[in-house]
Amino acid sequence: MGAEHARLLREETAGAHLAAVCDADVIRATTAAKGAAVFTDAPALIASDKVQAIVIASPDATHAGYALACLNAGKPVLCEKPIAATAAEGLSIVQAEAALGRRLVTVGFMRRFDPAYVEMHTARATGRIGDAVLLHNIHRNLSAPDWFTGAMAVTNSFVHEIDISRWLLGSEMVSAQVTSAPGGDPMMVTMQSDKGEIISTEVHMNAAYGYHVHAQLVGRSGTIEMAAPTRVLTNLFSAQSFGFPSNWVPRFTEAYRLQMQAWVDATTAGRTVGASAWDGYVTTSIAEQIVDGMAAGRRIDLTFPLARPALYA
Ligand code: ISE
Repeated sequence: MGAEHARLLREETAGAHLAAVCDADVIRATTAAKGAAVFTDAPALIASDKVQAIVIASPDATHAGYALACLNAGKPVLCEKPIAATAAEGLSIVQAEAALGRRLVTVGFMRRFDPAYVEMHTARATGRIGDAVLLHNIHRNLSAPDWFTGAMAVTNSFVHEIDISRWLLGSEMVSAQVTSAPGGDPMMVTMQSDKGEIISTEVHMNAAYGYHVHAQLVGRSGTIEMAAPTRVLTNLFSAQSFGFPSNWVPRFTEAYRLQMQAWVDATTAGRTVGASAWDGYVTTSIAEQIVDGMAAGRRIDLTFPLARPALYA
């Protein structure tokens, strides 16, 4: 993911210049840097005066520490999801930013920039399909890597649906219930929002046929859903077909590109865009509460110890 963000900054983002790349593996860093400065120590890159803004695309457990280092250095940061491995760490980022009194953190929930999700968001916000009542999500990965744990299906994958459902509906989630197939995969998560909307999500880590994300929003007077994820259909051997990508990068290429451009534009203008540290904290907190309550198989009432600070109004 880091290599793709570096490529976007280098080749596809106006107003940006790739100044430096960091990876513990110096060969990997050098390959992605293509002439930019190379670091093997992230805090050194964050502190470097060559660097004005940072993109974090490191293992999930390191996100919060690096995001806090960016806040300490007073530098804008686009941090891959999830913002933190625990709700407590997410909260510490919110508190650090609130103490600073200005927003520097954007969480890389790139689906907010995907043209299909944006159209669905507009349809809901303008009342085109009437009041929203249901959102059906499908999140299928080709196969989970061996280091993927059961909890990561929620904290690393389903966290996207937590964010996109809050954003699409403009609602907060108040409860969740999980039902898992034998072996834990796939699982069905049902959430309910503060406006009573029902959100169903199939989270399927080993769907076998390809990477497939789908959403259908049901309103009181109509529905809107994603078309097949393709630009072309092939007619061959008596059949019409299209292919599925093997992972999220081809599926969300445009979303990643638009997110990077919007972040660079906003950062240059001293504004913020996309999901905030607050959104990052809330999504990680919901994911954590779901993981904690999953085994019980009961409805989980979601709670947050802190009200939304004024900085995120
Ligand atoms: C991965 O980390 C991503 O962020 C992808 O967008 C998501 O679909 C996948 O399930 C995650 O593992």
